[in-house]
Amino acid sequence: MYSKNLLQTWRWFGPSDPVSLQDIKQVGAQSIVTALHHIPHGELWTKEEINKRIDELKSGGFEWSVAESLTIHEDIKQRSGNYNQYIEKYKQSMVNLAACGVNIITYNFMPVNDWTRTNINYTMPDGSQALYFNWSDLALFDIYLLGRKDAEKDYSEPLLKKAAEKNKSFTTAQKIALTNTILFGIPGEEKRTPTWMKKELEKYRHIDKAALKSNLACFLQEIAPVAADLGLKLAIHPDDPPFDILGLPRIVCNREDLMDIISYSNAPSNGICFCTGSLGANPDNDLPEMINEVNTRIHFAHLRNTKRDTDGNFYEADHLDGDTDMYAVMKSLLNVQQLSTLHIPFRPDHGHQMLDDIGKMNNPGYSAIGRLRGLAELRGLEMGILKGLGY
Ligand code: DNO
Repeated sequence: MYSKNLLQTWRWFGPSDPVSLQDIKQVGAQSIVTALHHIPHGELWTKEEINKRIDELKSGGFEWSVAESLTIHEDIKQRSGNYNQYIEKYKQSMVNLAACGVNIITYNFMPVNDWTRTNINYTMPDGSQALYFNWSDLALFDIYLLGRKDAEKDYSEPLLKKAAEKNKSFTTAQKIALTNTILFGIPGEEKRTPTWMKKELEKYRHIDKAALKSNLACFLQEIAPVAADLGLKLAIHPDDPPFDILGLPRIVCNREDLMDIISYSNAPSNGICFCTGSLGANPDNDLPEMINEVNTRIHFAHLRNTKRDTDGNFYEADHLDGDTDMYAVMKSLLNVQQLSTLHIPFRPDHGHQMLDDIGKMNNPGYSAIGRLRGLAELRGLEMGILKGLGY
């Protein structure tokens, strides 16, 4: 194996993941990305719970390379309520992870919802199924199904028209499916309801981008030096999709945002999870250029592709297809890897539901075969580039 390759990892949601560790062995992944999803957001990850997961991974022959995600409590994002207490708990969870040998921590600063899609079974011409994001479906949910106050002000006339039409033509079952998809959240975590979401969104009515950025800066100034002392690498995940949605401010969407985040703390622990699927949904983002700029502050990478239409809707394409030039991305990442002392892990992010996985119970985006295709293609691309560079 090359000494300067990226580390090939695989996300596992824990013992209830339909993809077993034994399956993952056959995929050829080198290590595992996972989280303690059963612990509520903001609560302490004890050494006991961390070690339990490490033992589970060991029994399948794996190491835990990245904690994804050590989630941030909403009080920290809002800088209100018990935020100081939650920051202290976050620090203690970092101490515990470091003591157990888990050295990379991914988190995000997306208010209320993690990643958002409007369809998890978008049928591709080849019969496989992809995750999909459609603006008028989001508007339908936001205005008619959720009923967020003043929601219609956030959409253009054409979108408002489409949403109104869909509100008339969609069946009740379609509306329920749309609601459940948007509220899906993260596998294994507490399920959300529209009432809950409406209440949470309301809390951000007076928090704009500048305020949220300042809350992130304060958080990072607290935790990044502690992480650095512990030898940990932090990796903030971009907003997915990288646009303001549901009236929420979004602050991890483009080059400027990433550079701002890096500037919030000089501690070497303060870094980025470079998710090409999230950032690639914005046509203004030049990903290879951004990789060169963020450089060794890239502590983790998610490799995925998206295909946009002219209205900005997008589906998740095959890993080497879509709008992102994965060859250029991989080349830039490998260049960074040659400079980095850290072994930068990457994982094939999402994959199509395909072949025998169609119809099986799977975590959306995380079925085995589609991701295996992604990992195999990316691994081949990586090897080809490294050989070409003479490694
Ligand atoms: C979606 C994932 C995200 C990611 C978190 C990181 O599939 O990439 O849920 O894990 O945003 O904090």
